[in-house]
Amino acid sequence: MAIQRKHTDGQPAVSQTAICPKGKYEIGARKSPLVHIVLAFVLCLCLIHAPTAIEAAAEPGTNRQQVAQQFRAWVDGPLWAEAQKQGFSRPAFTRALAGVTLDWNLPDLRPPGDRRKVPQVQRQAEFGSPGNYFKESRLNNLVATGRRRLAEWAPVLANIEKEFGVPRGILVAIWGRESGFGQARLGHRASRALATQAFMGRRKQFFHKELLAALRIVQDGHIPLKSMVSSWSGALGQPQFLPSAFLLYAVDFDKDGKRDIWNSVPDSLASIANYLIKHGWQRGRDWGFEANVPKTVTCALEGPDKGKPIAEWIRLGVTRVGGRPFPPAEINRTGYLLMPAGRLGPAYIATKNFYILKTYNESDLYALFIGHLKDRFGANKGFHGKWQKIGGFTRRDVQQMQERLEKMGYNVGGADGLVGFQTRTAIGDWQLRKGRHSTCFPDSGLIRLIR
Ligand SMILES: [Ca+2]
Repeated sequence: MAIQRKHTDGQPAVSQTAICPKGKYEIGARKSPLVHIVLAFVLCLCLIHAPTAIEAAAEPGTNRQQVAQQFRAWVDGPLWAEAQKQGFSRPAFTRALAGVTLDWNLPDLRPPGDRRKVPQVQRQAEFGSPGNYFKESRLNNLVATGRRRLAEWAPVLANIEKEFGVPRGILVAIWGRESGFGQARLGHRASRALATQAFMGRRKQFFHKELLAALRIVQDGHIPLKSMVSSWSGALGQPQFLPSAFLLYAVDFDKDGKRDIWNSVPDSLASIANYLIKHGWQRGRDWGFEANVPKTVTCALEGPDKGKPIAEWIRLGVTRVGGRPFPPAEINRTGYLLMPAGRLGPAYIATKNFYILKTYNESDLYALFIGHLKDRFGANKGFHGKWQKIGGFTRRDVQQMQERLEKMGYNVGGADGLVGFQTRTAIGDWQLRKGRHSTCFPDSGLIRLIR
């Protein structure tokens, strides 16, 4: 989604990512560029599209008929008042929401009268290895189909590249990851999904704004209401933009007068490019380079706040894998150490463009997935570094470790059970302070030790 989400990475699922509101990890939302709010990084389960049993389904005793009446009253009352303020005409508003009913099958609902305690989403879930995010079978499928799409759409991609300056491999990688190159079935009508979430979801305010943005898209005539399909969280079309992101970044590249990210591949790909360039994608730069990082360079140097000229990383002993040099044009530009699994997985020198990919989905693993997939469309045969198997503890265990680190004065970026770069570097700093070898990633022994 073009919105970032802070999410719990873990399970790539086509069309799951989409523009969820950005936040730190909520399920299903994406934060960001357009959107903003949700989930961000981490390794756990990104069930963005895939609701889990724990969060789905409303309380069995809820009187649905009564709630349905409250919903209609809400549509005709507060929602209409807000829409009117935003300049919608009554007939357009009525047309857009006529016959829309609540969808009780959506996840993340909390209907009026539901007194259940809000579940601690996935806190008890087993912490998943970052490597689970990069299943070879899935990557291989995406590489094979992606190469065909690159050939099929080569002329259009060349024009998009020329106009926006974002490499075609990045665009096709996002397209594949978000919606299976437009083939994923988006099983929800956006108006119904968004109206349900805005009325009785756990993040009403966020979805309220997105619902009104969706109505704007229909009113502007880009897509007929019935064709405006989305994920359960309202992520639209092939790029999986939240409605607010659509309004800001979708483009009409095939010049038919409509910004159609559902049916037009040129519009979809150019919209992704426009999204990235508007977020600061730097033309002519790659996203990052897998690297060998000697033990003398601590993993605690990772992160977007610790950039150095690539020449400086080289001076410290960092080399590219496979014996290749860094591109000469990059030598004096800033690179960032990226180690999504600390010392327990591959390492990279990332460019600023890596962090631009994170504006699409606020997760290091997501952005790495996109960059790696783009490389695999070319000559890259796979990761050089090995993703080690990590496990035997839960997200709750991670959260408690984070709370202990916070008490000791470390910044972990919020104790949420997810392991972003701040948590990784906090662990690395703790290890250094204790005179230990720094791994910058939790393992079951370390989780007990850090206190
Ligand atoms: Ca168009």
